[in-house]
Amino acid sequence: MSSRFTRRRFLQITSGTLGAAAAGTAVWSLGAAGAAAPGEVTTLPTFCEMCFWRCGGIAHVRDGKLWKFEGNPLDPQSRGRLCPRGTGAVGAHYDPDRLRQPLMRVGERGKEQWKAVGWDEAIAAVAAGLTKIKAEHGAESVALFNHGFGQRFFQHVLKSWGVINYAGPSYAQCRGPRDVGFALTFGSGLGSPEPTDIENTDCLVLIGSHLGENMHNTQVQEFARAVERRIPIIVVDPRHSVAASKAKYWLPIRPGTDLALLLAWCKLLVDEDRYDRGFVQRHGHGFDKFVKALEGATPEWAAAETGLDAELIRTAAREFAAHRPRTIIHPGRRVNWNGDDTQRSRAVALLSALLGNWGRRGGLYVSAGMKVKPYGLPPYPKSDKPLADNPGHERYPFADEAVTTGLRETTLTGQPYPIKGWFVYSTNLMQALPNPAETLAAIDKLDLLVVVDTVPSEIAGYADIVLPEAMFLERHDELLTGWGRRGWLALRQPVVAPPHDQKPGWWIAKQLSAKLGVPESMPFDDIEQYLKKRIDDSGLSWDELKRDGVKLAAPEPITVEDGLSLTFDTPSGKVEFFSDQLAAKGFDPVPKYTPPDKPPAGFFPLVTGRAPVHTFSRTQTNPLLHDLMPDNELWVHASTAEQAGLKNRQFVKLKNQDGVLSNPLRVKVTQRIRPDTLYMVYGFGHANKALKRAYGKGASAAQLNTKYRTDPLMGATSIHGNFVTFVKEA
Ligand SMILES: Nc1nc2c(c(=O)[nH]1)N[C@H]1C(S)=C(S)[C@@H](COP(=O)(O)OP(=O)(O)OC[C@H]3O[C@@H](n4cnc5c(=O)[nH]c(N)nc54)[C@H](O)[C@@H]3O)O[C@H]1N2
Ligand SMILES: Nc1nc2c(c(=O)[nH]1)N[C@H]1C(S)=C(S)[C@@H](COP(=O)(O)OP(=O)(O)OC[C@H]3O[C@@H](n4cnc5c(=O)[nH]c(N)nc54)[C@H](O)[C@@H]3O)O[C@H]1N2
Ligand code: SF4
Ligand SMILES: [Mo]
Repeated sequence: MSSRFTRRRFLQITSGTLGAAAAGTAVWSLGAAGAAAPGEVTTLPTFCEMCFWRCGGIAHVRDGKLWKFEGNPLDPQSRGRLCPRGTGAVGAHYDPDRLRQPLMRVGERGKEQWKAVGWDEAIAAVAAGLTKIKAEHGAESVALFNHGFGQRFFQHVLKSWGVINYAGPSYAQCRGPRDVGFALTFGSGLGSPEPTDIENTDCLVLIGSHLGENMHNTQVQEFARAVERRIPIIVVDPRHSVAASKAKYWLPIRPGTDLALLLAWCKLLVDEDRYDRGFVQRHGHGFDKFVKALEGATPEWAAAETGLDAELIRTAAREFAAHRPRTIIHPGRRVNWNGDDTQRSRAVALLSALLGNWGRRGGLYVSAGMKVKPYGLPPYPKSDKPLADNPGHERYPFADEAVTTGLRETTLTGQPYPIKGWFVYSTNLMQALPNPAETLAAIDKLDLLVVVDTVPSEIAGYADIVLPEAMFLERHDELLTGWGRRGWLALRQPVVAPPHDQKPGWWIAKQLSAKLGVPESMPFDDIEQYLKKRIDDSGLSWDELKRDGVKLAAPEPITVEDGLSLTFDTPSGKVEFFSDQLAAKGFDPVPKYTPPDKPPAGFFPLVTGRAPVHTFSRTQTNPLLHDLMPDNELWVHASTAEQAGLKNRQFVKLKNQDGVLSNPLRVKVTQRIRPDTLYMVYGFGHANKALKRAYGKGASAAQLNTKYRTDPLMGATSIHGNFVTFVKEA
């Protein structure tokens, strides 16, 4: 971004960037004393873990203390700029509420009575607990819940010891349905970062992808430039999001009806001959049967379902079709909305196929990767037991990863075999999974719950043993080999020391490997030996990587325009407009629309999203980011507020259809949402008192999510199916 104009746009879209940077100087007095000469500033590159976009940054240390974290211009994800949360990483280092030393439960589980212990004692207790479960039930009866980049060494050590059941919320609670829907159609999922060529597109359709609030950095930068280029942007969202405020057309859809719109769009492209005939003829499978299945999906039919104007449905489709193949129907990221999400995502894939934008510049490119030599570690032992969440692929026939909520169910039922231990790394299961009451019931069945976290999260509150990890600016991690327009390699390296007795994940995993009797899984004294050997063996320069933080792979063709030839890894070898494999398993071979449930009288559907300055439930305690947004608000349309007698900034509680009551939260009366829909940002309403700043502020969307549906294809759990009503505070 070179011009001042572009810069201003970016800051407008990411309201909060300036605030975060400015606040950055205010807190560092909280930190531990350093030893460097006064005024001395040193810098070191590393990559961000404030979310999973993995932007390369440069940390600045002044007088031995962490001072600021900025983008690394060499890095393809950040391109020299971080989002507000990345800048706010400084606050995570200085957070006074951090876990400081290993803790062992002394009282009843969940009562949060602890004794602080040394690392030796804590790791010995973890190993003893795991070993006991292995002796009684087998290592398969220990489940690993993990998320984020630091999970690698824990996964490795526990798999070496015999664990086969491990899952992260990034699948069944996030982008799993999208990747399965695309794989069923094109033969491969999209992965992360999603290969949307927003940089070169001539038209962008966002269906609930609220870029600008969803702050995935590179996409937001490209989106800001798209706004500046004045390309047509079409936003489908019940809420007038930041992205909608930049759009040519806003389609304020009734929640849960997007599949009707998508099918009508597909049919319109076919009926008006606006689709890419050449692409369909060369690459399509089952096109005629697909067209037949679209019968009846007229704009008028979709209008009645979605609450949109039929003419607007037509106009929007004609607009985006006119730009094909340089048109993107954004495939979304967190797509687990209603429980039919794989089929809705498949409809997005089918619409993209009609536009012929797969592997095309300005459409969806095919990501290039980076290869680095493995270290050469012993293979994992084999198990003759089935995977606990999805035995024989019968529960979720099209799941290609493990399902967190499937493991939770197994823990509750003991089928197909008992799960007796949970090892939880960097995922706050009480907020990330739907219906925390079920998570608690599953925890009741456990002999051992180990949590590795940086702060006293809700899930840590229920642990038997809590292990405090050093935050990402204080540690090495596995090498990052990323996918994108170019493959890239990035190094995470410690910039400052942990302030207390926190330890890096690799170190914890290594101690555990010794106590679990699998020391050969971590056959090095220090992580740098491991990382350097992989770099040396790959013919790369360790010194350069430490200096630059990143290294780009040689360019490869990623679009037809630069020489890519298209192949599709589906059973037919073609793009599957009609899916025989879905039909064979008894599912709709072409997606079919089912209307969402109607709310009871006086209730409203509750939908959620992101705020630019927070990540899930992990940043509310961060002093910098907390200051920018201490709690969440409830968006209520002005007419709805008037009917319900609600005033702007008044506190209300929400009660869902099952009687679950939320914390109080402030009402935001606005025109920027459909009158029949309520909205709040997810991640607030913390219940662990040890999160002093965040405790009790705002409401938890996860807690209200008791009426979730499970996607029958791959196990994703829906988030937007709950109905809530207002309970006014006395
Ligand atoms: N209701 C509802 N549920 C959702 C979502 C939603 O929008 N609404 N979103 C879903 C999505 S898209 C996703 S991807 C998942 C996210 O799910 P999670 O990744 O589980 O999200 P967080 O709530 O941020 O929990 C992360 C935990 O890791 C800890 N942590 C942070 N950094 C580190 C670290 O470096 N080391 C260690 N050891 N711990 C660390 C944090 O303190 C926190 O306790 O949630 C899903 N669940
Ligand atoms: N700042 C910030 N950015 C993040 C994250 C974060 O925690 N904080 N998390 C990252 C991660 S892991 C993910 S998965 C992504 C998630 O980000 P996205 O995939 O972009 O967003 P969602 O949270 O799925 O959807 C939120 C939007 O969908 C709208 N919506 C709700 N219901 C419907 C509906 O029925 N139809 C339509 N068309 N729209 C609807 C909401 O009003 C809201 O604007 O964000 C990423 N970026
Ligand atoms: S998008 Fe923001 S929080 Fe996520 S990795 Fe990049 S800078 Fe960090
Ligand atoms: Mo996600």
